[in-house]
Amino acid sequence: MLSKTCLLFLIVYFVPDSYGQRAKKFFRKDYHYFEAFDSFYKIHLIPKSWSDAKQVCTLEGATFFYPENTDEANAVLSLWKKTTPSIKWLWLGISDILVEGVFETVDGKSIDEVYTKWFDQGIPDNYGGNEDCLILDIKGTTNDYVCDVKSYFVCKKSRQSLEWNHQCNMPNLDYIYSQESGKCYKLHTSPLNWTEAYAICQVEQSYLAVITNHREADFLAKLTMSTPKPRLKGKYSRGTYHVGFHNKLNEGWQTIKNTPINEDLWFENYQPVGNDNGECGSMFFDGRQINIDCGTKSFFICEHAEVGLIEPTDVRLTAQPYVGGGVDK
Ligand SMILES: [Ca+2]
Ligand SMILES: [Ca+2]
Repeated sequence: MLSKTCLLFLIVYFVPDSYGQRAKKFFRKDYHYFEAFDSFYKIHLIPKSWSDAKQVCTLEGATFFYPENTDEANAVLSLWKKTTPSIKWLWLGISDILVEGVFETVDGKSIDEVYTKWFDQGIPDNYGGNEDCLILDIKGTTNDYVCDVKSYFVCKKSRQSLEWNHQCNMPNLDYIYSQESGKCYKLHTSPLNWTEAYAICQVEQSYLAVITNHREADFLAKLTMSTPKPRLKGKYSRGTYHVGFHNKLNEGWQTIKNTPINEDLWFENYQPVGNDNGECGSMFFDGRQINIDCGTKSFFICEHAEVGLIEPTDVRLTAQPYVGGGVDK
């Protein structure tokens, strides 16, 4: 006979993944949900150029925000005034970068279909012949401005577009769960230097992988073998993968979690001493760790540890009626 718990368990695991998560109305803990627009928003507080801002939103699985209408503009303005009133203006996901004078949203809508409130007559004015990106100031008015200037910005995710990686408890579907470690990993195949790789993992709510033991090293070795690797031109280190340890502070090798590294995992038991060919951590394709110059570009591995959805607690959460709130932990 099926017990009640068992039945609930079956129901929970036969609803489509994304549907279950959409009902919870949770995307990421750093995003704020607005019921009226059925979407999640995040005000980014590290200033970026317009192009970099666009990339960050994409990496977070979201869209570079622009207001669809006055109501949405007002909602974001009120969140902005409440949380970060010292910010005077921010980028919107609208530009005329492709064709001068033809402003479009990052997802291809004409500016006529969305919110604008030009701050003065004659705006947009393409001042100096070099203003292609739109800003919103805290009074709600819009203007064209120089795209290379760094400023704040907002990313938006509609609930309808939300998908969920249940094993890894995160929206990124390309993370792979490891039974060996109980954590999730993604091998990135766009070569970056160690610091850039570190930042990308952070954007994905992860960190450069910390290899704690041989089992985990073996899993990562399997991951490097099973991941398709594009043939790329340009200078980067092939066959190495940035991971989460370093000697950048010259205090000895340590993980990015400030814990000692596993000394058994050095390639051929070789432990570099002093400034010997680099102060950053990588691993070979076989999972053994090596040091590398921090400026060297290579593939890299991010790790996400906040997993563990296959627990009775999740059944309980899903089985209860939703009572609002927007976050589930
Ligand atoms: Ca322009
Ligand atoms: Ca202007």
